[in-house]
Amino acid sequence: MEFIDLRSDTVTKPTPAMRQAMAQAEVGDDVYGEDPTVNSLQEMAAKMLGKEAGLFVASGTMGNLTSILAHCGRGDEVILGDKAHTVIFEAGGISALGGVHSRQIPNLPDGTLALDAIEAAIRPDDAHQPVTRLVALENTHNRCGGSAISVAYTRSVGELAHQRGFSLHMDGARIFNAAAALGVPAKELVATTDSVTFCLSKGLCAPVGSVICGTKEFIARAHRIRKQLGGGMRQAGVLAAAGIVALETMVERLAEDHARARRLAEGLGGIPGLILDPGTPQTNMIFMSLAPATAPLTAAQVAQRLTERGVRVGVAGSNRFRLVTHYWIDDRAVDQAIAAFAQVL
Ligand code: TLP
Repeated sequence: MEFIDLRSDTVTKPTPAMRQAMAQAEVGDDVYGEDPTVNSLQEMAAKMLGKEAGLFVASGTMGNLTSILAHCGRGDEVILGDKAHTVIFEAGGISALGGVHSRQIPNLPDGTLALDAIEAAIRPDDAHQPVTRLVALENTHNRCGGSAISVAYTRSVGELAHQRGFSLHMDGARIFNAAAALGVPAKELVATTDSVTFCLSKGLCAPVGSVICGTKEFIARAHRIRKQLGGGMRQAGVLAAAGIVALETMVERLAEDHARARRLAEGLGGIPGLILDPGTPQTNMIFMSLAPATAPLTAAQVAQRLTERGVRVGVAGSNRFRLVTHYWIDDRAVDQAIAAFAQVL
C-alpha cells in the first residue's frame, strides 16, 4: 500500500532530479576537503545563511551536537528551552558525549524563551557554578507547534548573549520554513546567531544531511569535532549533490506545504472528535487532540485505524497528534486524510 505519510517531513524521499544529481556527482575524499560537491554545498549553504563557512554533517542531531561541543567545553553550560529538540529528542548527546550541562528554562507557547528568564539563568562568576557559554534557540520550534520565531526576537537574544559574553546557536532544522512563513530571507533570521544548523532531509526532501554554518574559525573547530564524533565522511558528494538540488529547487516551494497544512486543518477542524490547537498550523505542522467524548479511544488506536486506511499520522501523546505536510503530500492526499479521520472518528 502506498501510504499518505503525515508523520513527519523526515519521511520525504529524494526527487528524481536529486537521484540524477546523485548518480552524476563529482566526488573526492571529503576528510581531505577534496570533495568538490560537498564543498559547493557548504559554500552555497553559507551564502544563503549569510555566514562565512559551512560544514556538511550526517543529521540535524549531529549538527546540534557538533555545534554545541564546538561552543562549550566539559562542564560548561548551555541555556535551552525545556521543549527544545536537543533536550527531548537527541538522546542526551550533549551531556553523554560532551559533558555539557544543560540549563533548561520554560519555552513560552510560541517557542521563544523569555528574555528575563535567559538573563536570570546566566551564571555568576563563581567557582561553584558552571560557566554559561551558550544559549540555543529553535526555529521553527517543533514541540511549540512548528512556530516561526521572528527576526526581532532572535536579534534580541543574540544581543543579550553577546553583551554578556556568550554565544547563540540556532537549531534551524526548518529555518527555511520559518523564512517562508515570515516572508523574510533565512539569513535575516540568523544574522545575530554565532552558529546555525539546518536540515536538508526534512521539507527540502534530500535523503540525508544537514549543514552547520558560522564563521570560518567556528567551522574549523566544528570540523575537528565532527571527526571526533566519527562523522568525517569520504565521497559524501553523492549525498551533497541531492542537498544542492534541495537548496536550488525546494526552498521556494515550502509555502505550498504551509498552505496545504492550512487546508488540512480546516477539514480536520470540522470533525467533531478533534480539537485543533489554537492557531495551528503555523507552518507545516498541525497539532491537535482527541475530544474528551472520544475516550477511551487513544491517539495510538486512532493512528492504527488510520494506518489500516492508508494514512499515517504522528502520535504526540495519549490523545494528541502531529501531522506534517511536505512535498509528497498533494491536494488529493489532504482530502484522503480528512476522509480517513472522518471515517475513524
Ligand atoms: N525532528 C524529528 C524527530 O526527531 C522528532 C521530527 O520528526 O520532527 N531539530 C529539530 C527541530 C528537529 O525537528 C529534528 C528532527 C532535529 C533537530 C534532528 O534532525 P535529525 O533527525 O536529522 O537528526
